[in-house]
Amino acid sequence: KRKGFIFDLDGVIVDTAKYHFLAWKNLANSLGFDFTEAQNEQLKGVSRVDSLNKILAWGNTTVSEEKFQALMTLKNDEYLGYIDKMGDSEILVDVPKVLDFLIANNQGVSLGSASKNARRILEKVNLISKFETIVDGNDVTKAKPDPEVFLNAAASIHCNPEDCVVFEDSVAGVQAANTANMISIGIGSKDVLHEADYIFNDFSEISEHFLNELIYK
Ligand code: G16
Ligand code: MG
Repeated sequence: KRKGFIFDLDGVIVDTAKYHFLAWKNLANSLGFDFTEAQNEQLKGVSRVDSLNKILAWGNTTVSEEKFQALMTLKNDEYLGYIDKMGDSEILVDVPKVLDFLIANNQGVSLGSASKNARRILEKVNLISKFETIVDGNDVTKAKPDPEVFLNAAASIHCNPEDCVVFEDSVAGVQAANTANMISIGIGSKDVLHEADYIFNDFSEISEHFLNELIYK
């Protein structure tokens, strides 16, 4: 049976979440305030615009539309500086193993990311060829937890939503997958991702037996 397997990027395939955090934190600091790692969980999977809106609210700060755009550019420039130094060694544990297993078993494999930098990152870590299709922040109008990105990804690999499985590290992403009627697999902590259908710390805990069950279910 051919199912669709949709991967989030940041925090699932590579740990770019730490670079987003650094860049946003430096931006907040330059505006005279700070935010915590717990608050940062709320930024995961969330679009660039929505992230900046949240951060400014935490700092009780408002800016003009022009300044808002300038701040987003500033953050992204710093972020891209980190990205451009990335290589294969930053791929999270056993991600290629799972991708290769799914490809060898003729499953649909797509990327569903909120990031506008998704292609650049996948090229940097040499994984771009593993994905049949890529749906990213340039292709959607509604950010996670809206299911648009995953519904588009499912359509792009010609799979019905209920035949799709989503790997996600963010609360917003797990909610998006659930709303799309897909099986949600949380990658990360049980405390944060309890809304997911299954939760694993990382891909080393995902066996071929488990993947086969998803395929034949
Ligand atoms: C990612 C991150 C978010 C980030 C968003 C937009 O999504 O998790 O923290 O704000 O992309 O990224 P960019 O500024 O690169 O367009 P995902 O869905 O891959 O986890
Ligand atoms: Mg993510």
